Amino acid sequence: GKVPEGYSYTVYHPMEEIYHWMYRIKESNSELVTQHYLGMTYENRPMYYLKKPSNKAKKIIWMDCGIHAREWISPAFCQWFVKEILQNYRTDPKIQSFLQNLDFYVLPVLNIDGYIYSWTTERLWRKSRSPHVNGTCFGTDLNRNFNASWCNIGASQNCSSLTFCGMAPESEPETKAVARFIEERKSDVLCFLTIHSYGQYILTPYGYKTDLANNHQELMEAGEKAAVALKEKHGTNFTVGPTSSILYKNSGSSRDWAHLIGIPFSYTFELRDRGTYGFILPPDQIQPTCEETTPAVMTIIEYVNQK
Ligand code: ING
Ligand code: ZN
Repeated sequence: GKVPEGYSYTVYHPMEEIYHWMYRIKESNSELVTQHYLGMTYENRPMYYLKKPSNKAKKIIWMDCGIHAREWISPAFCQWFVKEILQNYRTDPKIQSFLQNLDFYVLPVLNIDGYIYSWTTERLWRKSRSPHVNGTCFGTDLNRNFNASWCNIGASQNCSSLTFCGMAPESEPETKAVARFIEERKSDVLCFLTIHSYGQYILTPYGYKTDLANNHQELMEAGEKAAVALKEKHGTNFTVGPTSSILYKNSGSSRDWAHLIGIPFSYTFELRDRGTYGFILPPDQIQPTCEETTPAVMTIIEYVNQK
């Protein structure tokens, strides 16, 4: 795999550059990676994902980044991860074996409108950018808009809230696009990863209820192995467990929804840090964050690949 030169993975990139990066990645690796249209954002921007199909094609690993606009480290990680796979797949037997058995789908920025807004106007913007109540407030929390006990807890019906759940489950085009895509392939999706910041957690289902997932044990086993691999790199501590018990309850998340529709391995990653910089993680932490998160994600993929 060729990684286009002249792109820095240790700075944050505005959306235009990420679009261009995707184009160059697929152009320079046309035999390996393809780019596909997923849907349109509220403000009519195309959502694309990258796909690395396996030879035998079957089980799917999904990873999305940037569902929340201000969590800039998340899209930076998705890009880093794609780069790592392309750079190392020839030499790393582990990566080779994943790539033989699993199809990878990576959506580098889910909430494109919000991401752009966080660059141009309000750095700490979280939600999408759809208008509500006659244009008096903007944005739905896309991670409260999925069809998982929608808006019942840890979410708000008030459109000015940071956790506004939207007008209905999947009312937002970005949510709808992801949900439709996954739903169509759900019997093949083995693993659903959604990358956020911050807090240093690997979160398992459920968030909306304290009931344990039907495969709680194996979710924990893979998650804890991932946290060990992560810590080995730079000593960073991550906490693993169900959202509802280690943080607080919230409904409508993509992770809960994915598990409810039958995807066995569904995780939210909350990357660095634990609040010193929070969402404004300095660029000099992009590299160490991505360096530690990559083996953690690889560990989960390795685990599910053996299932
Ligand atoms: N956190 C996620 C969110 O959607 C979460 C996950 C849910 C964390 C509930 C804690 C409690 O809010 C971030 N940072 O977006
Ligand atoms: Zn988030």
